[in-house]
Amino acid sequence: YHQDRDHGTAVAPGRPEVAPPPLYSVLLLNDDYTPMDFVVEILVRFFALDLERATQVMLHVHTRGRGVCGVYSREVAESKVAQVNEYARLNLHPLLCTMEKA
Ligand code: TYC
Repeated sequence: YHQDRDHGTAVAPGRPEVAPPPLYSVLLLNDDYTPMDFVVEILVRFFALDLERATQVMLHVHTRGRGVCGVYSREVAESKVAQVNEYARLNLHPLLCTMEKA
């Protein structure tokens, strides 16, 4: 028996199984210091949102505490999280990006 390799629930070895890979939401967390326009820039640059949608997501995070930037495969989500956190730190902002199973 195994889990993990093919994204399915545990089954007997050799049993045919096809399951879609799990999807992950990439989230931004609010903080008191990161400038609003920097958050908008992140959403445009890394999540391909237009300015209007990026502003909506930023304001949602600002008022609600967290918000979804996009939904991706695990590998793509991990890459987005790493790139956003690296870019925020490079610019000396405390902005946090994380992911969770959608
Ligand atoms: N709360 C920040 C401010 O008032 C703006 C902000 C929005 C920060 C979203 C982080 O993920 C964030 N400047």
